[in-house]
Order: sequence, then C-alpha cells, then structure tokens
Amino acid sequence: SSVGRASLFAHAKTGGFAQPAPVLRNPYRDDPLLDRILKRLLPRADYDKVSHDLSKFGDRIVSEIDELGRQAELNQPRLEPYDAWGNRVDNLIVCKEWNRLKEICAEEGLISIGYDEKVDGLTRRLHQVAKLYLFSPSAGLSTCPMAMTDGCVKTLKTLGLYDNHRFSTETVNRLVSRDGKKAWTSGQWMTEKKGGSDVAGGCDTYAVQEKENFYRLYGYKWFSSAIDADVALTLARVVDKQGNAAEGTRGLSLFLLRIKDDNGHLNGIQMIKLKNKLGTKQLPTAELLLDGAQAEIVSDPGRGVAGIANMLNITRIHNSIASVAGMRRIISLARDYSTRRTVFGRLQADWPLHTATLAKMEVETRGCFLLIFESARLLGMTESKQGTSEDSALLRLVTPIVKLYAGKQCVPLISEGIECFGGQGYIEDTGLPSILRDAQVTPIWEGTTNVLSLDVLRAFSGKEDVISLFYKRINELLANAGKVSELKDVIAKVENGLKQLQSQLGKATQAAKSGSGVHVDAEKQ
Ligand code: UCC
Ligand code: FAD
Repeated sequence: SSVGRASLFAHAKTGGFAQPAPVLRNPYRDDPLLDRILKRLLPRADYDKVSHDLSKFGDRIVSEIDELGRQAELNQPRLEPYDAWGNRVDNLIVCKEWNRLKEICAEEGLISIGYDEKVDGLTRRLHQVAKLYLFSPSAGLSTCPMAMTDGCVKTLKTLGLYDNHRFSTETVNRLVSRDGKKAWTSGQWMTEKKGGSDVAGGCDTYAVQEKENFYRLYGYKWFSSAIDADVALTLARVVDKQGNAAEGTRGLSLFLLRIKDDNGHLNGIQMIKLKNKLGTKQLPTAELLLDGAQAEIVSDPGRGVAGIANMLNITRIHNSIASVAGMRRIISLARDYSTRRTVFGRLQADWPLHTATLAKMEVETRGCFLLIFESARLLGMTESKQGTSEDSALLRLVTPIVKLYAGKQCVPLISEGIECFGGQGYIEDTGLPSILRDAQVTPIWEGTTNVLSLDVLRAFSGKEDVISLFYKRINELLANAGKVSELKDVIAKVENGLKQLQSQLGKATQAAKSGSGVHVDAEKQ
C-alpha cells in the first residue's frame, strides 16, 4: 500500500535498499595469471611449496592484513617535535597496526625469502615477488620499508661487505630476520632540496672523518620515507683536512648509519617535519637535519652513486610490483562489484560496454604483470648459478623499463577502476580512493619517468651490447608466439616497433659519435 511504501522512509530509515559492497577474495586464488606463471617458471617441487605458501598468505591477507592496512591509512603517523617543556624530543607516533604490519613482513619472510640460500636463486626471487605482489595493496605501505630493506641487503652484499664488515654483517642479519621483534628495516636518503633526480647536483651533505671508516654527517635530507627504520643508506661528500669536498657525482660516497642508538636516542638527527602528502599517508616521510650523525663509509670514496644504484635497481622492481598490484586489486574489486551492482535493470557484468572497459584494463594489467615477472626471473637468474652475463645485461635494461612503464600506466588505469564504482569510488569510507592516491607516487619516486627513460639509454650505452641482446630476446619470444596463428597481427606490430626503435637508436648513436645531438621523436621512443 502507499502507506507501507512511505513507511520505508519514516524516522531513521533510509530506504529499503543497501548496495552490497565489493568483496576481496584470496588474491592468489583469484588471480588469473599468477599461478600459471609460477607453474611455468618454477621446478615442480618448488612450485608446490611456493603455491601452498601463497595460498595460505592469501587467506591471511583477507582475514587479517587488509584490515591492518586500512587502519594504517585511518591512523596516520604524526610527529611531536617538542615536549610540553620545550625540550626537543622528535617523538614519531605511528599506529599499532603499522608496527604489526612490519612484524608480519618479517614473520612471512618478505625479505628473507629472497635471500634464503637453501633455496634455488630463481625460485626464491619469484616466490618473494609473488608474495609482495599479493601483499602490496593491503600492506598499508609497509611495502615501502620492505623495498628499501631489500635494497640495503642487496647493496651491502654486492659491495662484498657481508661477512667482512662488522656493522654491515649485523645489519644484513637483522634486515633478513624472520623474528618480528628483532628484525630491522632500512631507509634510503638521497633526495635533497636542490635535486632528487640530479642527486649529485643536489647533494649538500658533508662527511667529516672521525677515524678510519667512521664519519659525522652534516646536511638536510628533504624526503626520508619510513623514518621509523633502524638503519639508512645515504650519500655525502667527504671533506678533506682543508675543508674542501669534490663536486659532482665523483664527490659522493655511500654511508650506512643507525638512526637511533640502543637506548632509542636519535643519532645526531632531528626530524624537522613530516611531509603532508597527496597519498602514502600511512607512511611517515620526514625532512631530516643531519647534525653530526655518526656513519660508516661503505663504498670506495667517490663511488656513492654507483653503490646506491644497487639499491635503486631493487627498489625499482618493488615499485613496479606496487604499481601492478594496485591495478590488479582495483580490477578484482571492480569485477566483483559488477556482479553485485544493477544498472538499468541488468547487472553491470551483463552490459557489454562495461565489460569492455574491464577487459581493456585486464589486458594492460596482464602485460605489466608479465613484465614484472620477467624482471623477477632475470633477477633470480643473475643471483643463481644458472644466470649468464646476458641475463644481467637484460635485467639492467628491463628494470627501468618496468618501473617507468608500470608506474605510468597504473595511474590512469586505477582511475578508470575507481570510475567503475561510480560515486562510491570517490567516497573515502569505501577505502577505494587511497588506491588511486597511493598509485600516483609510483611514477615519481625511485626515479621519474623521464629520468628512467634516460637510464634506459644509459643501459643501452653500457659495455655489453644490450641492444643486440634485447632484439635476440624479443625475437625468441616472437618465434614462440608465431606458433599461435591468432597472434599474427600482433607479431607484425611488435616487429614494426622494433624496426622503429632500431632506426631511432641508430640515429642517436650516429649523432653521439659526431657530437651533433639528435632530435629523437618522443612519441616513437
Ligand atoms: O624515491 C625514493 C623513495 C624511497 C621509498 C621507497 C619506495 C620503493 C617502492 C615501494 C613500493 C610501495 S628514494 C630516491 C630515489 N632517487 C632516484 O631514483 C634518483 C633518480 N636519479 C637517477 O636515477 C640518476 O640517473 C642518477 C642519480 C642515478 C644518476 O646521476 P649521475 O650523477 O648523472 O650519475 P652517472 O654519472 O650517470 O652514474 C654514476 C655511476 C655510473 O657508473 P660508472 O661510474 O661505473 O660508469 C653509472 O653507470 O652510477 C652508475 N649507475 C647505475 N648503475 C647509475 N644508475 C645506475 C643504475 N640504475 N644501475 C646501475
Ligand atoms: P626534480 O628532479 O626536480 O624533477 C622534476 C621534473 O623534472 C620531473 O618531471 C622530472 O622527470 C624532470 N626532470 C628531471 N631531470 C630531467 C632530465 N634530465 N630530463 C628530463 N626531465 C627531467 N627520496 C629519497 O631519497 N628517500 C625517500 O625515502 C623518499 N621518499 C619519498 C616519498 C614521497 C612520498 C615522495 C613524493 C618522494 C620521495 N623521495 C624520496 C623523493 C623522490 O625520489 C624525488 O622526489 C624524485 O626522485 C624526483 O626528484 P625531485 O622531487 O627533486 O624532482
């Protein structure tokens, strides 16, 4: 009756309809490609173990981790620089969920899996990358300290310091610990006010020697993420007895330092302020004054940039994982929602225009996904006995490419994903907007898109003939793809793209030899 209908809106009632929310399912079992790629790349016995771990971890993400990540977004870090009596205290307050997420990272072996020498090198990196990929969108940005922790382990090991240098050895052991109470994490302080891309042009931090490898650092670090970490790698210019320091890249050396001492006192560091950011709000990012911070030099003098590049090449892979995992998360939620939301009398899923939108997103995401697993495969190969110098050269090339490409693609794609929820996608309480906010950082930090494009050229101009290796690898893949007749047109497009690339690079090389400079068509690049 008309009275019955009207009563739906009486008093506190807001109508009889409530839209079912999208549901997060086990991201491993829900993923269309992950299991297939692991089956293809891993030896059978390893696959069974890895698959079991990922399946279990996927359940934990749904039942526990996703909510911790959400709470970290809702309870953001803050800084109390002074106490009530005017004493400088630099008290950083993070929520308990953030600390719990970091403990879970250790317990689940998100770093240690990558370095477990009992396991084949390829398997351990593929396992680690798969696990990080599942974890990332629920991780409340605890993946940021994990990236830098992984990068720090890699750097100290590559520089030959593990088992040779007391502080580095303790640091590595703590960074790979599976004990959530004992595990350390690392920061990476490169950016200063004058420059984050042009690190050498920006670096005004000076290192004054105390004795042997021990120095005191003076400078201002402009962006320092995960500032609740235990150690950091940073760059500074060594000052000689006359007070002079070398300019440019060759003046920079790499230092390792504790952020606090065993009593919890900051090591000659002041946290000046926390950044007020568009996204990554869960993550404490600070401006730091280094006022005599004690540090040990860990590179040869003047080899700081080359040293920290070991870290960059790892954190860039982590960054790509975050970009692609964000894409995957928004698609899986949007797909689920399309089976729950009725529009114009049909489920979204039954409208071809809507499914075409989802399909377009799916294709792009799968492409990026395959690229991160190619970088993980190459990383694993280079770290295992099976690796060749060709693998190392290709890894050097693929790393900036996957970082720049996935970072660039994820922002518009996640924006499209948000639109799939209509107005609800714009509403903070749904948790959806933070997926877009957090995506926008991935093309910026760890090297912007253009800076990484230049890094691709740096990789091409290295000692190895990377261009030929690249063509060889693509041609192998094309030959394999040629067995599938439906791929004929796609293969022709890739071949055409390769020809254009060859011609552009040929022109650039010619111009570099003659010193004339070249106009490279940016679209064609
Ligand atoms: O942004 C940050 C965020 C931290 C949060 C972590 C999040 C991780 C993701 C989490 C997921 C949720 S930390 C700051 C990041 N900053 C950057 O990425 C800097 C961007 N700028 C560059 O990448 C530049 O290309 C520079 C600074 C690396 C290059 O500067 P220069 O001064 O022009 O350097 P050169 O002279 O070209 O290179 C110096 C040496 C060379 O070696 P040698 O001397 O042997 O020839 C280069 O080949 O360093 C070597 N090198 C590399 N080696 C430079 N780049 C690389 C590389 N990528 N790999 C290997
Ligand atoms: P700029 O270098 O000034 O770049 C501005 C623009 O100029 C960009 O578009 C860039 O592509 C372009 N550009 C620069 N050089 C060239 C060139 N040669 N050719 C063409 N274009 C060019 N840094 C750390 O060291 N540690 C951290 O923990 C950290 N955390 C961060 C957290 C957040 C949330 C953010 C946003 C940044 C963080 N950063 C950190 C800093 C980050 O790495 C830098 O912001 C980034 O590398 C860019 O440097 P910049 O800000 O100085 O920009």
